[in-house]
Amino acid sequence: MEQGQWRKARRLVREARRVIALTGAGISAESGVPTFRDAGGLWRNYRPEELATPEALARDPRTVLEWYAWRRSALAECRPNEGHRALARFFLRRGEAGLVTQNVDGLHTRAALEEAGEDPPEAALPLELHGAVGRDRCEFCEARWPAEPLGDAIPRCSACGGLRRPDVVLFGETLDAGLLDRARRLAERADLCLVVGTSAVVYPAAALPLATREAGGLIMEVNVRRTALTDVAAAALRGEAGTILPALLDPQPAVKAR
Ligand code: BJW
Ligand code: ZN
Repeated sequence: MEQGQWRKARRLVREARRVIALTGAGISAESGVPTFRDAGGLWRNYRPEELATPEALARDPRTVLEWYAWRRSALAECRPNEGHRALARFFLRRGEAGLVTQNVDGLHTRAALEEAGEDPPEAALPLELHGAVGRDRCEFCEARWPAEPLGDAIPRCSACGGLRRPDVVLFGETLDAGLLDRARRLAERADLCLVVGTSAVVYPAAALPLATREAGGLIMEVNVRRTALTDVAAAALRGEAGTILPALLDPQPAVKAR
């Protein structure tokens, strides 16, 4: 890793008054959660882009619901990693909200609970832009439920008969307007946007770092590979989030001046 990038990255974090972090599937990779667009992102010959759509859900609800059931069971084995924890500690210390995630795995929330105790302050909790896979919602009404195992029958809403589906944002569906507004405001007010483990190709989330930049702030990237944002990033740290984030964000032991 280039020394210059690290020195610059540490300085940017130290000097930033307001920080927003935007995370994607890569931050959970070390917890054992598969990413979407890296090798191994296929399930029974389907690509996530084919299953995470309202059309697929309407055409073949069982296949899509089985995919989510499989992901839920895989997630039950996963724990937050050092990357989630370092971000939770960082925003706890700052006392100011700034964590925005595209992930639906709930691992940021679990890390906040583990770092802060049972009742973490709002500042340490993520804005989950694409929803939460641990919840179901009705396709028509406001009803929501904790996720339950899939049985033989397609699950229906007891109030209106609508399909009971995962409470996540599929391709072509709109994000919660209030949440997106809050995330945009955080991005525009931040002087540093830390982009972690996302290919940054899915909109509108991918526009958040650009909003920081347009408002005069800087982008910093943490990823194992180059992405669409690398060229506009003020600093890019190459490597695994679980190693880089604690080294970048945790207070460093003071070096004795001589
Ligand atoms: C590591 C690592 C380690 C690995 N350490 N790093 C403007 C332009 C063009 C298109 C659009 C646009 N605006 C909207 C669109 C359409 C569409 C879109 O963006 N399409 C693009 C693909 C072109 N957007 C939408 O449809 C959105 N809705 C919307 O805009 O509504 C208005 C509208 C309606 C109708 C038409 C048009 C507009 C909704 C998007 C919802 C995305 N949903 C999903 C599924 C969620 C539920 C679920 O999980 O099942 O969200 S798709 C999937 O992608 C998931 C993710 O949150 C999202 C982002 O993926 P992410 O996190 O970046 O993962 P990967 O796999 O791509 O990347 C992993 C990265 O980690 C890689 O870079 C690795 O290198 C790295 N990595 N290990 C650090 N250890
Ligand atoms: Zn309903």
